Amino acid sequence: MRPAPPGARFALAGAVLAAVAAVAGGVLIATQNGERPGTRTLVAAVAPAPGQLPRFEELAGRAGIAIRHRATGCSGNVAGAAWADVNRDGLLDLFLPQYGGPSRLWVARGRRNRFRLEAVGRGIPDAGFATVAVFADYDNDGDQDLYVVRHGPNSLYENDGRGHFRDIARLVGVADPGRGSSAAFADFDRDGRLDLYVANGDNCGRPVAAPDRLYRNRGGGFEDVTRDLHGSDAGEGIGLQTTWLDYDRDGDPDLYLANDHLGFRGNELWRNDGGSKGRWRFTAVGASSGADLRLSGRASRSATSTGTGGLTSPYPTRVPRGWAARAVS
Ligand SMILES: [Ca+2]
Ligand SMILES: [Ca+2]
Ligand SMILES: [Ca+2]
Ligand SMILES: [Ca+2]
Repeated sequence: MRPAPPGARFALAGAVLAAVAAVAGGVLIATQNGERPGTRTLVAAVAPAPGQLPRFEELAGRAGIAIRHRATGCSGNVAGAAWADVNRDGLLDLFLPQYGGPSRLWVARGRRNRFRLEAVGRGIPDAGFATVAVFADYDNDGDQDLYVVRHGPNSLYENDGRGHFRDIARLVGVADPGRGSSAAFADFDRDGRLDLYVANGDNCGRPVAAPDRLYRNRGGGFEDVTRDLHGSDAGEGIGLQTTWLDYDRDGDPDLYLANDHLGFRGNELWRNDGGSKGRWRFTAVGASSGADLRLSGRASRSATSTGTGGLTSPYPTRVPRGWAARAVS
């Protein structure tokens, strides 16, 4: 399904709803941008999940992980929690970045949905200005390490295997000093080691565009290979959310970046075109693929669970033909 043209949003949505309901019994998601008149609407059909859908119960208070965010100033830019089993006891633990105060690491205790706050004791004295956190086993030693993006130097907390951490970001070359907004790991060169893209930019108060960074994991350290993002000036806008996905289904991860429209740049898509003579080549295909809409790209996710490409955003992003049916997260 294609995005509706301006002025025809609701008529098209109604027609699509009838078609989806008749053919698949599916659910229609139709959103429109309330910020900028005349922009496109994203329409996506989501097929019903097989089997019984799970039901959820609010447990944060009883579990000891309830927290009230003060969404004032830049603290409103914090973009979510990260889950991983940091101490390998079979229970998921929770890291919550915070901008206006210390970030939190809650470690699960027993199987009764109880957590204990242990950030400082486990080597994460994170004093604030954090916006995003990502768990990944960057060194392939079987434990989950933690990358914290913040306004200021980012941190890479290496896990010792028992859930205790030390910040080695400067040591391995990923202490990015930019005003960070998101980060995503993927093995783009398929050498078995996770590589890293860091999106920088800030729309808190005065919009600040900042260059993003692409880091290639060389084993023992990362190399800044941002120059390998050919055909553009490499994330010079206000990057807000980034994700890797194999949108062209050729087996390698491609890179998608959602920009804030205040930076006057559309969203960006780089196609992974492989390596040669030690360099990697990513070709900017945002404009040619139709994925370069200029909106507030607050979030993007790829439908990697199906192994196919797809993008979605709570703020509409133009989705090329053939993607919309898979644009779920
Ligand atoms: Ca655990
Ligand atoms: Ca590790
Ligand atoms: Ca790699
Ligand atoms: Ca690809």
